[in-house]
Amino acid sequence: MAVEVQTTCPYCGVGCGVLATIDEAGNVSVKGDPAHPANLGRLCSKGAALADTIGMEGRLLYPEIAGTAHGWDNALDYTAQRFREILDTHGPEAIAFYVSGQLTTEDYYAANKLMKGFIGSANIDTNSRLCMSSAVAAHKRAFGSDTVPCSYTDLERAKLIVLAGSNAAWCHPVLFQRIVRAKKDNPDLMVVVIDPRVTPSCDIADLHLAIRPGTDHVLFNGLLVHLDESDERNALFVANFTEGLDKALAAARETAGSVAKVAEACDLPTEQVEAFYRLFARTERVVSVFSQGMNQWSFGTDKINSLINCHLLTGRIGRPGMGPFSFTGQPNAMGGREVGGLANQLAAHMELDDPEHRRIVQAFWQAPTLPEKPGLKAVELFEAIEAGKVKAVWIMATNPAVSLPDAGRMRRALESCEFVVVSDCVRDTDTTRYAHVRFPAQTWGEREGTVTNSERRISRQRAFLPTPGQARPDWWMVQQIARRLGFEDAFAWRNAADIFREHAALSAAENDGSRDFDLGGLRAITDAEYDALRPVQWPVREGRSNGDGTRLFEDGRFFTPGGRARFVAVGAHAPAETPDAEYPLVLNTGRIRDQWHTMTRTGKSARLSGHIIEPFAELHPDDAAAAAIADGDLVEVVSRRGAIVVRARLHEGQRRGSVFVPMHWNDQFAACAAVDTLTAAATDPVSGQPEFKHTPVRVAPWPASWYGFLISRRRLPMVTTGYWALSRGKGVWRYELAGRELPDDWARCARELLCQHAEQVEWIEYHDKGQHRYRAARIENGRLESVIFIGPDPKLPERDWLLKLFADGQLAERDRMAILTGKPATGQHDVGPIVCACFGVGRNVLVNTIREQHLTTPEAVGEVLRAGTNCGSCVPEIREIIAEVLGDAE
Ligand SMILES: Nc1nc2c(c(=O)[nH]1)N[C@H]1C(S)=C(S)[C@@H](COP(=O)(O)OP(=O)(O)OC[C@H]3O[C@@H](n4cnc5c(=O)[nH]c(N)nc54)[C@H](O)[C@@H]3O)O[C@H]1N2
Ligand SMILES: Nc1nc2c(c(=O)[nH]1)N[C@H]1C(S)=C(S)[C@@H](COP(=O)(O)OP(=O)(O)OC[C@H]3O[C@@H](n4cnc5c(=O)[nH]c(N)nc54)[C@H](O)[C@@H]3O)O[C@H]1N2
Ligand code: SF4
Ligand SMILES: [Mo]
Repeated sequence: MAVEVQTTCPYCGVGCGVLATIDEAGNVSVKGDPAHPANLGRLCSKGAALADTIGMEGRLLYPEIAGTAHGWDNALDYTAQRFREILDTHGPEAIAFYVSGQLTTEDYYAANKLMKGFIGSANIDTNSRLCMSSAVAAHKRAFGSDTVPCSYTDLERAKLIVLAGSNAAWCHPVLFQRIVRAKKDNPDLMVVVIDPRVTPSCDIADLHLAIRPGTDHVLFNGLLVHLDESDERNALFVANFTEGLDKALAAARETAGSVAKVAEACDLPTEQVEAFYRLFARTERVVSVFSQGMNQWSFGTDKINSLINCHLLTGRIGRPGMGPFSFTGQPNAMGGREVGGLANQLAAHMELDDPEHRRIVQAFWQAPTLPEKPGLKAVELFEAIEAGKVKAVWIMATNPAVSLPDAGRMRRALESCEFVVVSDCVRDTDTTRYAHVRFPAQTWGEREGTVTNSERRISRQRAFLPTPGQARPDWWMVQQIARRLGFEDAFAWRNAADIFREHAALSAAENDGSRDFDLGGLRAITDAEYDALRPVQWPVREGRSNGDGTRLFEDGRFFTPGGRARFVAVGAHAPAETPDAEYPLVLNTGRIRDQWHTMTRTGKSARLSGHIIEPFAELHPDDAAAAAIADGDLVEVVSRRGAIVVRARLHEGQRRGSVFVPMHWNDQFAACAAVDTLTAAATDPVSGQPEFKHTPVRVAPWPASWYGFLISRRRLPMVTTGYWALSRGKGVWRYELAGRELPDDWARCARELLCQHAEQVEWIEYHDKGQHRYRAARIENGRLESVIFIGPDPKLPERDWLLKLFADGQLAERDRMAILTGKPATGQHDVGPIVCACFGVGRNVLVNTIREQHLTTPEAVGEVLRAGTNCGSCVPEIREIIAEVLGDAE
């Protein structure tokens, strides 16, 4: 009998409910959970493709010491002994944990408790430092607590939604679709997008402010002045519930005294600034969504406070359909904040530097000691590793060799570190390469726990798959190390439910409403109730088992000492590095629709990988022309710290002077494309968040003397060429290739690459030495095993027919010929890059159908091809293709 389990998506902070079904044969399928309030049955392309990503390929299955498999006891004893030695010799500050918003709350709670309560240093920080720490810091400055005051239903109740530095269409797709729907239901709902470049989120924008990078605080300071001058101040709210307006207004006047000044600073037409200000001023129900375009700056905290200031001045907070709304990135970004996973927090929204809070936590944990000062924030932590001050680091569920700024330097730091432990579910990542010990972790589908989404809703992740090999939950590993360090009693949990109850009880300890985060109502739930836990929003105070409906700040009371919200005075700011003659362009980094971070999961799915198969740099055509770069060329992007080689994509919507490179590619998927080897480790002085959105670079053609591609059933060791990028096709691996030097003998090279360890291979090849064209195929038992195509320019044969030959099974004679001539025997054409991942509709199919059938709307395209009719994430791209085809036809 098939079994259906309710769980939560492991990707973004929307926190969609997923129904996973596993049938008798062990096949897994997923669909959206109609009963989950976050998504009401919807999923985006990534969620819908979850079943593609659960295979065993690449999994880390056994504990390893120095690359050799060991039993758990050995690996744990060894690790605890190394920690103990370092602790005894160098003290608690020499040990650090670097954890992740992808851990469950229970894992996170355990790691934080061990470090802060028992090892006795605060050196635990998380990748949330790179992600949400500016939002946390801004919330605390404004509200006295890290409180997100909005819920998803506020998006449906709003009359104006501002997307500030958020590409929700690709990064929070299900919320974006809720906004799309709300706009259909209520055509008066206005959407303003603030982003230096045109993104798919602009698809529904009534106004797009293509702002100069890093000037949002000027825009919002100007708005504050405008609101005040046009009498939009909510005088009662400001007088009764806030403090600090005068200073904030004075600072705003200084930096953004007039619309003209704002327009100039932000490089926007005056009319656009005026239009935005008018719209904001006259609309009471405004939700201001913000994300990494605001957070990831060396003054991200100030940027966010300048936005929150506008909500405080107008009193637009704590009521339906309004408020500042941080869309969180990772599935458990919020849970990590609840347990105090950042180096400057304690636990349960308590503060390290508050003696009362320290007393409460120490008593509750029965901890021998608690640190009195904050620990090292992510970048500082790796700098301390580099300096040899931190001698042991335990990395859990994050891939810092790829995702930290100035990653080359951070890699060298890891290389020099005395003792590196990495817990991951994947064996080979750019980070596990530096591990002395690897711990195999359970992952989504296997683990039990809770995660909290952007609207403070706690949902269960539930297991529906057997745990492979020796994988274990992350909290269990922490517990085992804690016991071996001598802290048996404080880590005596039997299961995740035990930890959850402890966490809930701590949140309620001496709380009485003095702290926003309170799960008192859940502290005594039974194991069965935990297993059946329905998605619930906090706070859930004692005596209530369901927190839904609590609107924070409804009564105008905040969690500052005086109970008043604080305006923050925001002055002038500039990015840490400015462009110059040598590095004239600004590198902006972020995400694409169908990849998740460092690709360890999404990189396994052919449907997701088909959307964009290579790392790229998106350039404005004018900037490209100035550097003699054409669309599809390989280019080198160089900063003061490093260089990468990626494919150029020209886009009119890119801002002149800026170049956008996705953060996803790394050494497992490309020769040289990890963009964080370029970014600077400059951080926000308040939050410690790095400036990922602004690095001066230059972009130049990367001249290749040959181009090629390779398709293989096996993943190959890629060492031989200058450029390669790997992506998943159905049942195969795809490599795009290019090189600067022509090898003497193609046939030898190709055989070396494709026929390794194979004794007898059937091998067919074609070589035109004069034209530098080479094609070869390896055939095994009558089936295609691998093919390689080489040519003198990037114009290589189409690929889909070849992919189909791999899927077909036995290779027909005419197809052998076709491979050698480089053209499909059937005259079949490529579907092109996958635009609609749900129905596998490619770009070429869209272009042809739109042209031939004169389709003019995404709805019409949907009727003919189904594209865009399921999750809707590709609708902006379909609209863009329609515009292109119509433009060509004119
Ligand atoms: N598909 C996909 N979705 C994801 C993720 C993923 O890896 N893949 N990751 C998740 C995570 S952890 C996170 S944190 C979120 C991030 O979600 P987002 O923050 O929406 O994503 P980003 O692409 O990092 O950046 C958003 C936008 O900020 C813009 N920007 C750059 N500089 C500025 C500026 O100065 N001002 C303004 N206003 N905008 C600017 C960029 O052009 C970009 O379009 O996504 C989550 N969702
Ligand atoms: N240039 C640039 N850099 C960025 C950003 C940017 O916008 N631009 N964004 C930053 C942001 S917002 C973020 S959130 C980070 C994300 O960056 P990372 O956190 O480094 O990226 P992930 O690929 O999500 O890494 C998660 C790791 O955990 C493993 N894993 C998955 N499930 C489990 C589990 O259950 N247990 C354990 N132990 N391991 C597991 C995965 O295999 C993977 O190796 O990148 C940051 N870096
Ligand atoms: S919107 Fe986010 S949580 Fe929902 S299915 Fe997509 S990736 Fe998963
Ligand atoms: Mo993030």
